[in-house]
Amino acid sequence: MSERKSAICHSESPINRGEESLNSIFTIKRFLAPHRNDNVGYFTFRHYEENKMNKVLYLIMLCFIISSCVHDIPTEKDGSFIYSAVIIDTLGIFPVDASLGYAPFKNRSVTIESNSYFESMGNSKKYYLVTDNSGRITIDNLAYSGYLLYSEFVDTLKADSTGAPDTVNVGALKAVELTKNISTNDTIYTSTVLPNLVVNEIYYAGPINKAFYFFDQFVELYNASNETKYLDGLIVARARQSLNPDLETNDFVQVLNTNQFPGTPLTGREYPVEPGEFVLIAGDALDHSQYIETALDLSHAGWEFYNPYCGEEDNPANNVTNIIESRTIDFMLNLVENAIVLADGSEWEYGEFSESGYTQFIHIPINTVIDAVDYSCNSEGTKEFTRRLDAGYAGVGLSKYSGKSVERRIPGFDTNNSRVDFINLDVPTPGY
Ligand SMILES: [Ca+2]
Ligand SMILES: [Ca+2]
Ligand SMILES: [Ca+2]
Ligand SMILES: [Ca+2]
Repeated sequence: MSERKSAICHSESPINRGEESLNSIFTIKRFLAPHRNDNVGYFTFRHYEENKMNKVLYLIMLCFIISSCVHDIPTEKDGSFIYSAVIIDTLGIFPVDASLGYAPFKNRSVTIESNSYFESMGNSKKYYLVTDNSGRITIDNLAYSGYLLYSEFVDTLKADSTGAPDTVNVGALKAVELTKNISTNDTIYTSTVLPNLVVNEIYYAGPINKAFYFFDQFVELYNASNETKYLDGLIVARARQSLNPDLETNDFVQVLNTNQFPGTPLTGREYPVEPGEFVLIAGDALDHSQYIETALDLSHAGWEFYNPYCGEEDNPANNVTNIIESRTIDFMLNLVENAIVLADGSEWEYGEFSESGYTQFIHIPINTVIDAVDYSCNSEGTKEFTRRLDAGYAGVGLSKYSGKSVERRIPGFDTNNSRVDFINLDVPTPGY
């Protein structure tokens, strides 16, 4: 942050100037206060005339000083970086331009999002650009920051073998750190956002309330592929990797709560999810607004997390059931920082015990993971998943008991970077 400090130092120092003005005002206030002759206790005529003249002069000075107290808008910025990039299509959406020698990703909107400047709580500073005919974007006067650059684009790519159009999400992504070079010239290649069954929304923060009520939590899945998927035997788990923080080398995810859909993993066909269909899993599938007015009505949820070992109520919704007998609390999410993993359920094993020796963790092999989403209110928070599963966080800036949730910006939009893929929602959308 040294650049930032020096930028402030080089600019006018309104703080010092303000102090000087304040001292001057105190001096004038002292002068304008009743000016007594200490010996006689009253003003002489001469004193009065002098005072009158001086008061006029000092009033003029006061006006000048007060006007100089109004801070000028700073003109010096916190850096003035130039960023330019050419986005090249590698997916056959755009034709190769013979004169350029590549297929420009042209006339597409591109967002550049700062990871340290915010428009408001939870809303990063964003710049919206459009690529030109050569696929180029250029922006100048950017402040010192890390940025995420992305383009979201949904298109009919090409006909598949059945002749049906194959719709894909296309992303152009790049994380840029503007801290050293004044001018950066990048090349970015488009990539497909693989359509799959994904964790689409997580509502963990709890409703606005003063009773610490957060039991209306839910996890929403979405089938972004163009084929029927099956819930049979899938595991939904809450990760807790920090005890085994060697994320990039572990081939498993360490989890705390482990709940499983009924049916046989991989081969079961009892619980289909059609393309474009949502699956709502409530913490408890009931109308929570009967307890807290601002809480959600989840009585319509198709599924609920259910733990037979904690004596909780079994509502009519189907159960995604806790499979670890020693785990005697219900599936609840941390209100500010946690991680959800969806796995095919074909493999898991008992892992290490917690520091207290009370809880035994479960290991889920990464090669069985279908989707994983890390969330944290703090962009510097503890990372729970390897970059192979999720390179970022959802929910930066989202407060507990805010009634807000995190959802993919387009249903199913998944680039394995939740910082890019998710947005904070003011109002949760359970099941849609
Ligand atoms: Ca429950
Ligand atoms: Ca139930
Ligand atoms: Ca993913
Ligand atoms: Ca939703």
